[in-house]
Amino acid sequence: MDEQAFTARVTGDDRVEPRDEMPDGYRRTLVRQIAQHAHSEIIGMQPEGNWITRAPSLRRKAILVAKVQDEAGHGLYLYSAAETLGADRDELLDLLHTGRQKYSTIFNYPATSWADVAAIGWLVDGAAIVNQVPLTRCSYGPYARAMVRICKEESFHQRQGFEAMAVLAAGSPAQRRMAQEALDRWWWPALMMFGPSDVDSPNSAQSMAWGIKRFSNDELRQRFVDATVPQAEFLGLVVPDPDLRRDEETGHYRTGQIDWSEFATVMRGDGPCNRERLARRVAAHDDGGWVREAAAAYAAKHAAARAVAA
Ligand code: FAQ
Repeated sequence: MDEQAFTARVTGDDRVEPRDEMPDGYRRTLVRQIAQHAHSEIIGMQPEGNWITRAPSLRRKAILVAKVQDEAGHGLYLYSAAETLGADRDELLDLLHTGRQKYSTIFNYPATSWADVAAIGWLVDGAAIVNQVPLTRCSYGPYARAMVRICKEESFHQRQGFEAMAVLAAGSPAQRRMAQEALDRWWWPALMMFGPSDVDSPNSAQSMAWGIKRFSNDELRQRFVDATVPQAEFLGLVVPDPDLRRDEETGHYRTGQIDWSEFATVMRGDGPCNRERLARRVAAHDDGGWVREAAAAYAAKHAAARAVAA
């Protein structure tokens, strides 16, 4: 296929659809990114899911149940989007379960207090939105369309997290302390969600040329910092970065150095909860085996009945 013509096509607003011709590398890159994104959504249910039984009120519990359920739904849209590229869902799950495909480093940190649940909504979903809104303009149609709905739901997640954080930040001294400690724990890992800095990102240049990524990792990270620092100030909380300052000329906030060795450690599988998260996922998959078997048997029975009737 004419790769130059393809690149020219995807840099415009033209969308690629499942039956269209596409370079193998484009297909592989999309399957890799969409699958890792899907894995992140379902593993991402765990840190907050642990708090459903301990939510401080019925209202908070109802919100949290809905949010965690939404994340499962996002995983399903994304696995479906990967299937439109010829990927097999069972194989993708196997790659996750055997540690051969990644999921976001952020979900390998523990949620140790209720304030962490608030911080996840505010910061993790906040970062996810900044990263994912441009993906609604991704050159691959099914991924772009899945992202439209996902981003709407993520906006609700971010708002509920910010609101929960605002309640704690305006609460008793102990609640304010919980809010601050949660910000201290989640700030740097949230910045790492955007991936390695541009000079160390092996995939960005090609993904941008193909219109999969519309902005670089550092550009999106900067956007998140610029949006979030004023929110922390509004809450009366302190961003845990002594080097953070506002560049008067550009108006951007400049952060201190990200600890990339921590990022590498978590990526390698040695973060605080990597093993626990993966073991929990594999156990949940095994526990659900009977549902998949029953669904397959039901589908087979009805296919046979339809064949007899035809
Ligand atoms: N964690 O060259 P790049 C959510 C990997 S939001 C782990 O920059 P790329 C919502 C990267 O995969 C979280 N691995 O790669 C939610 C690549 O590895 P590979 C998920 C990371 O793909 C909220 C290598 O490093 N969001 O789930 C990370 O161009 C609350 C080199 O990096 C998405 O997946 C990381 N942080 O850019 C759910 C968004 N960063 O495959 C529950 C879609 C990088 O070469 C609760 N994905 N890596 O072996 C993307 O936008 C991109 O894939 C990036 C990475 C930006 C993540």
